[in-house]
Amino acid sequence: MKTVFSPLHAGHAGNFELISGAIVPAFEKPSRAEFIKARVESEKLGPVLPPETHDIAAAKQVHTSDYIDFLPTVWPLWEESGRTGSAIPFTWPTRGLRGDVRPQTIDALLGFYSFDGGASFVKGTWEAIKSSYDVALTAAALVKCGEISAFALCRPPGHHAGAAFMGGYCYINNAAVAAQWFRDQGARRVSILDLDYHHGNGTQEIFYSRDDVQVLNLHGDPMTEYPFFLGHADERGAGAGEGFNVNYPMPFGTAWDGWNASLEDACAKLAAYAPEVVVVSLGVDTFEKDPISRFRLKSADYPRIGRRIARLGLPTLFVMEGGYAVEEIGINAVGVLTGFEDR
Ligand code: 6XA
Ligand code: ZN
Repeated sequence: MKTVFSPLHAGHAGNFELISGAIVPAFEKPSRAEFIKARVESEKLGPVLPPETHDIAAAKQVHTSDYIDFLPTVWPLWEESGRTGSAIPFTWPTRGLRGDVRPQTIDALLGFYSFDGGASFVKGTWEAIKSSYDVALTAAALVKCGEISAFALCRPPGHHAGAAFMGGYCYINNAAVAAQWFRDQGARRVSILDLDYHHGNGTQEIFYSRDDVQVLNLHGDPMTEYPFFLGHADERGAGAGEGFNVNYPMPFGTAWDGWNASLEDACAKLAAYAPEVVVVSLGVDTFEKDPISRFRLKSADYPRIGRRIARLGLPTLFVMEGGYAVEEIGINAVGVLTGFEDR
């Protein structure tokens, strides 16, 4: 399997996040991608290719144009305002406030285009976001051109990013961009299988009213787990999209048996939908030693996931999402991919 990777991810470094009552160094850090790349190489998964540069237009097929145009302006505006630390929002237009008027100053714009303080900016963040987007589209093109699978080693991740907001380490929704790109290239139906520990609220929001992209999401129950405000089982899609969004919220402590039961059900629904291509949002923060998550998958479980996905018999694009146990992140993420190749 070919991997697409860009060293530009590394410019998104040294940034902070707001979590648990503190501004702390973000768990989502450059070493994550480097450990995964090292494992791709040591396992001889296949060639590691640089991304091709893509026009930003494909991002605007799933995000609003104003949101995408805002992202490259964040750091220059932040510097202009005289700040030195990470650009992090601190006010959001929640219930009771005006969310329909675009404000004019950087602090307000950061809040206007986000849902939490988990997607901060430093000097190299935009270049990393753009490279992650290029990685996803380059890997998607490999699948379109006949590869049975490809691995988009994206960093930063994307599944929390909605049509007009960032959050949870995510800015451009790489998996959603790729799924839409496959549609625009002629695929009639696309399925997104989101295996990250956290609900992919952005992906759900983007496709919620559509029947041409099925979204299946396995995750920690939002009653007790981030992102808290979406991801319940009764969210099944709206209008034409009714029935094409499927959520599998699971309790803290879920291990292989419980998690796999959800995966089996999701795979059955996916097979029944009969998409022409599958996009897997590959998060490995379901791992028992993940520092911010509460599931109990073991390293030996990840190849089993890959094997099950391979049995669907469909062209598959793997897009990297979360996973913060950096020592094992490569073993687990690449475990899914070698499992897919049944080796
Ligand atoms: C709160 C936790 C963010 C989790 C991000 C993630 N800052 N999403 O891994 O998949
Ligand atoms: Zn996650």
